[in-house]
Amino acid sequence: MTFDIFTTDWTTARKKIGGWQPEPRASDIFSGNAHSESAIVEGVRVNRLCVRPSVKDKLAKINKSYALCESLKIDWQEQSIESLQLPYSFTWLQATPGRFDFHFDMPAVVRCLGLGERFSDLNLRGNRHTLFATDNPHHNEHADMLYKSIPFLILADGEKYTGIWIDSPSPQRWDLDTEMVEAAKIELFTRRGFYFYLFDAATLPALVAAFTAMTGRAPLPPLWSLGHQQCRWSYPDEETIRHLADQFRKRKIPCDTLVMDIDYMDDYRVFTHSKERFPNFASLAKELAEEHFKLITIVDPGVKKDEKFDIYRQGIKDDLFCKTAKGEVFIETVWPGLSAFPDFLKAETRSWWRDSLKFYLKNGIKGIWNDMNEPAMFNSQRPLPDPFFEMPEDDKQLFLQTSDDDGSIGHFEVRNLYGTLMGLATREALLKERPNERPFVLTRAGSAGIQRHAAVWLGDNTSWYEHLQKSVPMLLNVGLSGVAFAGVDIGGFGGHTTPELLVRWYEVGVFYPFFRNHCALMGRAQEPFSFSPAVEDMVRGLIEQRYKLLPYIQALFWEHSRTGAPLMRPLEWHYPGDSLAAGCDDQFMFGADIMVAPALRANQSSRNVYFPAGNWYEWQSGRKLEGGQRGCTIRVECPLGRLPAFVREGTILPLADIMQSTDEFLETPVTFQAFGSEASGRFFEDDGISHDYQTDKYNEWELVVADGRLVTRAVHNGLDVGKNSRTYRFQTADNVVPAVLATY
Ligand code: MIG
Repeated sequence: MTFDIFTTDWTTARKKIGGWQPEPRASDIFSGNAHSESAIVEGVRVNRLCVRPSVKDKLAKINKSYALCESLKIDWQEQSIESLQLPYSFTWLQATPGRFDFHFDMPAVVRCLGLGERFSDLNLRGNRHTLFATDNPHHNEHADMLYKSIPFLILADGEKYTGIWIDSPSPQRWDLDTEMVEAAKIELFTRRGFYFYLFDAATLPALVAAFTAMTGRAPLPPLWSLGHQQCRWSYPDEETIRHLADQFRKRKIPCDTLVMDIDYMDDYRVFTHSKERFPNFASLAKELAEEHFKLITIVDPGVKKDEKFDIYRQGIKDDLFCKTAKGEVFIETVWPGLSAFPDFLKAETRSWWRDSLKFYLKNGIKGIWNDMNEPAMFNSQRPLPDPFFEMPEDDKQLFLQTSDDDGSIGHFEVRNLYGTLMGLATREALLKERPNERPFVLTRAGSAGIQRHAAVWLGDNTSWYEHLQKSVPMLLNVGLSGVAFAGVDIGGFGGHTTPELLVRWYEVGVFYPFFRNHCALMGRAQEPFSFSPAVEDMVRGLIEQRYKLLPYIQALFWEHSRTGAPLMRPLEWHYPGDSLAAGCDDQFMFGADIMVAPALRANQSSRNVYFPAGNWYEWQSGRKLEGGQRGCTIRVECPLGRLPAFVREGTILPLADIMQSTDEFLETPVTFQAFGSEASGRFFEDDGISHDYQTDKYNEWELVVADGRLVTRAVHNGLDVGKNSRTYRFQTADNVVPAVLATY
């Protein structure tokens, strides 16, 4: 009897097999080596269990970790396994040669957060979550496997947050109390060794700081990548791209980036362009740069099987592709037709890919978008054996990969790394070709630590209100899993958007760290000017707010790069112990000072907004809402086109004047707007493009309002902005005056 694990949940599957039965606990067959260590990471005690099963009388290796930062130095102290303090009665065992089970109690009060990309509300509890990179365009309640696999779970219990992380790229199934018996189970499908980490109870920010100290924090992205990006599958030729650029500028809709999807290529061959439709590929980027646009191209991993195609021939010659157990190059169908798949586990493949990417860079392409890198395939979309109870032996795993450190390994064991390693190679290409420019890489697939290499988007959503709503909890969980630079397709990818939905989506999208409008081949056009002038005005107004917020957004990225804090945060991040804030996921914090409470349904004219302790200001009107010491819920109106944001009393926000692209950013005046008579804030600036901030070339000020005046103190003065220095203003509820920033 077989059943479809993609569309059927486990409980239903069991019923099909013959009535529901509680699964008996497997008995332990472990006969390898396990030891335990602990260390303090950024103030949080982290315990790890290091497990090496024995395979055919030999101890299995622990594969090289691509999740841990390479530069990381942690002083691990060995501790006895018995002394390992496992919260929630943790136990583990090896159930079969290809599976480990972890069991733990989960008292009813515990909420589950994080775990990377899940189609879920904020609290993941009550569901089963399978981590196995999958191209699944059907994002519905049963979309268990998605593109990314980040096995970092946060257990929230009152004000205490505990973390579990399994550092293994192998597939995992996390059952977070699906049977409602206050118990959870994790199945890790592997024949290899792994590290199982437990983070002791901490605050939510401290826990995320510890996890990201280990798996990395995104360095500052280029400023242009934080502006508006416009994409669709696909702008068919260069005239269309030029026309698109003209439209943005003529209509004065701010935009920084235009994105080219798969049709720019010659028959979907990577590292080529269509000579008919993009005859001037080499000069296109340069021309558009004059209009202050950057160009991004999509790059998929599949290499067309075509003896006349030099990239394919080279891959064959140098043995750079994934191969079957019989030693033949593994061939499957993707956009180019029959294709081979680069084995990114090999360093040699990565350097080949890196060098090949020069094709784009020498043609002026600014950023690279990696898609289909689960890797997706048209005929093996469901490569897991079905039903899946244990990791099969290497030679039964679709194909083999080869790791320089660990030798030949079955694809399923390392599938979750495919996107990450492609991202790593891509980032290196950009760094090599343009040593002092911050790279921009966007990826669909990824694993723990992907934030070091790329920004992410959450794949193929649909133009539904439900997906607008889900984008909030999904991005919150992605952020808590270490990946701050993230977004979803604004307007929705599949289906047809409506003008109202598009405007609503921009109202939230202004706060997506990655800010891109994208839609699928068959969908109706959804560029900001694809509807009536009234709709265009609303969308323009919202995009302008994004540009206004750029100094604040830059400061949030700066904070992320040092502490791992995401930009989009659940309310409980800043209001721990507030039981009404906990679990709230139709609102979120954007940094410490802005709260977003969007309209998420059609025809909505008002909603209840929960305001945590303190007073708040409506973003658009500047009107003060009297809150309270303990928080309160207020019914607020949400007319179409109004940014659904509220500002915390006591803050000073740095806000830029409106600009058409970030090329103008350094000359654009900045206003320090105070919310309340006692207020403070920070302001960060650097050149927005180079790595120089890492060698101190940035400025940072502390801002305080005292007696109605702005007092600034330079915390850091490393950048000489020279004559081009912009002007600054100070704005209160009553007036606007020029401001001068103190020097060091
Ligand atoms: O099989 O390149 O998620 O953003 O537009 C579809 C075409 C392939 C999937 C991506 C989507 C992209 C599309 N791609």
